[in-house]
Amino acid sequence: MSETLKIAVQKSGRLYEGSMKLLKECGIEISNGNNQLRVLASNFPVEVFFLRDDDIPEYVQDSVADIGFVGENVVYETKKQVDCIEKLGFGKCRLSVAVPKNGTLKTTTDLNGRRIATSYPNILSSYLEKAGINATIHEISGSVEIAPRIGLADAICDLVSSGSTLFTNELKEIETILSSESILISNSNLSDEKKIILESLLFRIRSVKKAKNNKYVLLNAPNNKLDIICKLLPGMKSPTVLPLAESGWSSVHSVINESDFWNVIEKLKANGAQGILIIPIEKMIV
Ligand code: PRT
Ligand code: ZN
Repeated sequence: MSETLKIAVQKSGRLYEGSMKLLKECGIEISNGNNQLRVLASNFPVEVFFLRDDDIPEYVQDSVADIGFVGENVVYETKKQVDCIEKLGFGKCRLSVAVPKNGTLKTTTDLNGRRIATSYPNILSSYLEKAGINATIHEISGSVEIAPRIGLADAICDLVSSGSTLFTNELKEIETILSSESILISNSNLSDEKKIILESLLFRIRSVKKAKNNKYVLLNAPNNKLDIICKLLPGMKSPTVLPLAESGWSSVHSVINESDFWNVIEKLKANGAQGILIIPIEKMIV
């Protein structure tokens, strides 16, 4: 019987949608209509298990699942033996130390002798140890941000994304101790057959990620500026240049990295490019 790769994803919560969207973008069809615990994909040899995020590293370590999509924060906090394979680009946040906005604590050294509330005692204690700060950790499982107001702690260490929870609780960040995003973790002893399925899944995931970081560019360029415009747009190999019906002009097609985007567009315009179209790329295989 041929094997299937068991993937653990969060059952509900902040990572559920990103995980399902990524599988879909990889062309993997999963129907979780009846809120089931496990679902077989109809067109790829994977089975998806829906679990609480905190349990995913342990299930992957213990081979209940073969791989999992989970936040790096959870992987580092739970300290299970799993391989970190690939960052997935969603669920981005940071684990930060925050203190009351108008209080006396200003820097992390002020935390000496103080109490810090967190749901991440392992990550926090290794940070404190490295930084040489001697503080007491109060482990609490939720609503960490209210701890200073109710007198349970002097500071907190919690996940932040927009910062609005800290703002409404009159707290301010003084240190980021971990930047986190969703990551694909794997059991360290996959069978050869499962490794092949994982490689094929990773190929798809990387193509999706690459496509998201790049845009397709189409523009019209005067022929006497083609050299410089082509240099600005290196493309996957080199840009495609096609003559326009109007003489003296060409159409240039290429791929541009998201991070260079605005910078390059300005230079293209300054060099006479017109009718610039930017189109999202669905998959990119190089
Ligand atoms: O039920 P289950 O145990 O599976 O879910 P959960 O409630 O433990 O986790 P969930 O769904 O809240 O978060 C899952 C993962 O999403 C986390 O482990 C992180 O990897 C990631 N993530 C990304 C976040 C945030 N952003 C985030 N902002 N997890 C939590 N938060 C919380 C934070 O704890 C704080 O309460 O959101 C609040 C701050 O948000 P801002 O936008 O106000 O700064
Ligand atoms: Zn959780």
